[in-house]
Amino acid sequence: MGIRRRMTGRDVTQDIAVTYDEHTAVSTGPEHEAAGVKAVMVSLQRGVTSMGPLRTAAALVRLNQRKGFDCPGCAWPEEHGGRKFAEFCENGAKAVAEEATKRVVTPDFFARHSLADLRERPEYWLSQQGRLTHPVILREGDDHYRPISWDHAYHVIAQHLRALDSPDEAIFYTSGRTSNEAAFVYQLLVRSFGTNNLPDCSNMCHESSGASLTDSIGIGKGSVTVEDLEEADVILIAGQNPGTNHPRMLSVLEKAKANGAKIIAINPLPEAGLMRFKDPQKVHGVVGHGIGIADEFVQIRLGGDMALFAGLGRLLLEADDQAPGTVIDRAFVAEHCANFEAYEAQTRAVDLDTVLEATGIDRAQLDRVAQMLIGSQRTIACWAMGLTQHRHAVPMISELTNLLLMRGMIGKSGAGLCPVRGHSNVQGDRTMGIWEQMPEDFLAALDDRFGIVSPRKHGMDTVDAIRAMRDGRASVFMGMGGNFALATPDTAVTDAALRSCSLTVQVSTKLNRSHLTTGRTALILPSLGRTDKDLQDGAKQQVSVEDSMSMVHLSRGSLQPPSEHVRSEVAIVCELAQALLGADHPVPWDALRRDYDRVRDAIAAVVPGCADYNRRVRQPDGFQLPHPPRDAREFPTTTGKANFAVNPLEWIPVPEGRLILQTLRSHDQYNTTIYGLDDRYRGVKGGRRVIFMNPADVEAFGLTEGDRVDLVSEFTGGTGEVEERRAEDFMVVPYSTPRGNAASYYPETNSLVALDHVSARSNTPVSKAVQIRVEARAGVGARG
Ligand SMILES: Nc1nc2c(c(=O)[nH]1)N[C@H]1C(S)=C(S)[C@@H](COP(=O)(O)OP(=O)(O)OC[C@H]3O[C@@H](n4cnc5c(=O)[nH]c(N)nc54)[C@H](O)[C@@H]3O)O[C@H]1N2
Ligand SMILES: Nc1nc2c(c(=O)[nH]1)N[C@H]1C(S)=C(S)[C@@H](COP(=O)(O)OP(=O)(O)OC[C@H]3O[C@@H](n4cnc5c(=O)[nH]c(N)nc54)[C@H](O)[C@@H]3O)O[C@H]1N2
Ligand SMILES: [Mo]
Repeated sequence: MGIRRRMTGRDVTQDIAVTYDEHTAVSTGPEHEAAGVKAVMVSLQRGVTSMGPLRTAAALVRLNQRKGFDCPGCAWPEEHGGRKFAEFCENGAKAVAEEATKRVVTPDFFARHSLADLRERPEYWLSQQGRLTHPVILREGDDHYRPISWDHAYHVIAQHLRALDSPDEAIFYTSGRTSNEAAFVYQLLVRSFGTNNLPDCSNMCHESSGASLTDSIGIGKGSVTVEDLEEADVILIAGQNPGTNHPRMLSVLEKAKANGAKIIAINPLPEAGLMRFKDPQKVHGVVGHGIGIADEFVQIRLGGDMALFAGLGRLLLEADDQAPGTVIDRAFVAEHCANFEAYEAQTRAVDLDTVLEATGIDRAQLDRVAQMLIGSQRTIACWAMGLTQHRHAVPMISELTNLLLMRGMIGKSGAGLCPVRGHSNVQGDRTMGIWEQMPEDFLAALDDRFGIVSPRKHGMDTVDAIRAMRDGRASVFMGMGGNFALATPDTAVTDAALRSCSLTVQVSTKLNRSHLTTGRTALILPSLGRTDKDLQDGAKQQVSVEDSMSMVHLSRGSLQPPSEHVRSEVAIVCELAQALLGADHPVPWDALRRDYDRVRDAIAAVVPGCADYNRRVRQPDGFQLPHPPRDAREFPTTTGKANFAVNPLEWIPVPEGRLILQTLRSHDQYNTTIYGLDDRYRGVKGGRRVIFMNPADVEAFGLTEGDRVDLVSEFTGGTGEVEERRAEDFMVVPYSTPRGNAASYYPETNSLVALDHVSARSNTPVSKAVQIRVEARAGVGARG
């Protein structure tokens, strides 16, 4: 049992040997605290293994420093002012090691491996092969990628795009690592070409937050800063696992706690980082058990959050009846809000028994949480994928916003809404125009600046793009980063959709499944990453990014790129634009490529809030984009006020003999990039095909720890017919999760998520509530 893995040398003529049996995992029981000295050791060891000692040192001293590069890990903000030397974050260091690795994938690698061979390799193996060094092409009928010149590659893309009947038959995806400059020129290229088909990873991520917040407060971004978190007296953390996915958030929470804040963690799982935290830079992180994070752990049933927030709303209204004016901020509601009466009427009628059933918690805990909110003067609500990836995600988030609005907890210090973003620049990409439905004022400013005519018809998001490719309505796919084939739902459907294309193009740093799920012709264009030095005509360039709290700042890569043939994303876009749009196109593509300051001048002219961009990003900590609710309690909604949302209560009952499955991240992955096979905090070693189940469910299904099962999802489609999808061979791990709720890793379980199972309004795949049944595998685990 366990892991058998050898990581050998750095000889570029050899593959990186990663030998293991991906079906063998061992469960050793969860760890109870996050970070600590072990985290530092793990990150240094990973760094030295893949980057070597010198690059490790060079990379980590510049990580998140003023003159350094922005961490490609997550979108959590950097601390202002005197940043700590190498503010240690195990998973940030792993993200850097992944990108700055000395391992390389050269044309020779593709000569040795046919496509058929590569398709047999697990994602972990692909992830470990290193950085892509040359542009390569897979020609129709060929089974190997072969080197191609950049100019020829651009020519191939231009030819395919020009051959389409309409620009709307092309899809231009973006993942959230793309810099502001690259995102801006990319959307400019796509709109110059004539389509708004700009799906992005956000469609699968915080789209529900954007949709909900835009309705409620008029802007789809969070309203708090790090300083606010430090001043809050109550912080709700719902549907988020910061110990793994936003580790630097833990030191802010620790500070908040030192200032007296109480933390309410709402999660089906007792995640290590929510329970206890050891700061490796403090004495208690070196010895002892660290500090407790959550003061109240609400072990909620999957999808029960809307009911929880509604139930709390009712208790708050009743508390205000007892002592009028002490709970509801009547002045704020009267001056700044709309639709309170309808909200009040509905919320007073919420049935508390339903709330207890939907959430799975007891009345005493509901009352305790209500009391914590009532006693708070400064409340902040943080959330991530545990809220956004549900069918009722949008009304669920609105219900949380309602709770804060009724108490006037927005637009004052220490209070507000905090959707914690995923990819390090996913928020910036949207600000720069990566959206299939950018508003008219943005398009008008773009046209005005460049003398182009942007299309006005809305484009396709991720799910619609898959449908279009599946149905033959789109046949060229280009991905600016990301791993579309594996990050999206319904793997078999997406796979077929991509394969039906005439051309697929991936601009990537590392090898992944999307390079093997190809159109008839396919290109891989290797790009620089955040850590790499970017020279254009000999002049050093820098890029800018926006974090989860709307802070915009510069990022300067400094490491030697993996090869001289790798180009920056800005260069790739501008050169492709010239090949596609011709020499007399009104946009000065070559000038934009040669000097990114020119891109920033254009951003200043087009993007709201970015005036004087070149100067302001050069300030030591950059600048903060405007946010009317946060800055002035102004709400740019249709009513001109903050809107209380009124929606019918939704939750997820568990049918007899079934489980509701959430698909989440292990501690050893970055989305589809697999760093390793351990999930240390949850006590899983050496494998990823596991399903975490409540011990009583394990027993009720006649299973036992270590049994192998197949997962079969059941989705009732539009016609009323039940569709089944199957993922094979998962090991049963009894775990602390509510009855009827299970968890398993993404992306192995994406094949279970039906393409049509999406959040109403945001069209986000429902990755956190897949109805499944488990079937014992023949010969193993069929007991009872
Ligand atoms: N190291 C590392 N860092 C990352 C990433 C990574 O893969 N690795 N990914 C980045 C990206 S793109 C993103 S979007 C973020 C993701 O950050 P998270 O949202 O923290 O990621 P998930 O692993 O999907 O975890 C979801 C959490 O929500 C809980 N949850 C699930 N369903 C429910 C529910 O119905 N209600 C409640 N209250 N909780 C629920 C789960 O138990 C889990 O703790 O992280 C970013 N940072
Ligand atoms: N079932 C399930 N599905 C999910 C989720 C879930 O929780 N459950 N989460 C969803 C979420 S929140 C997200 S954000 C998506 C993620 O979807 P994506 O963003 O599409 O996926 P990633 O795995 O982050 O993409 C990794 C690839 O990006 C490339 N890359 C990395 N850095 C760079 C760079 O700087 N430039 C370029 N050009 N390429 C780069 C590398 O080649 C790497 O292989 O997945 C979604 N899918
Ligand atoms: Mo994400």
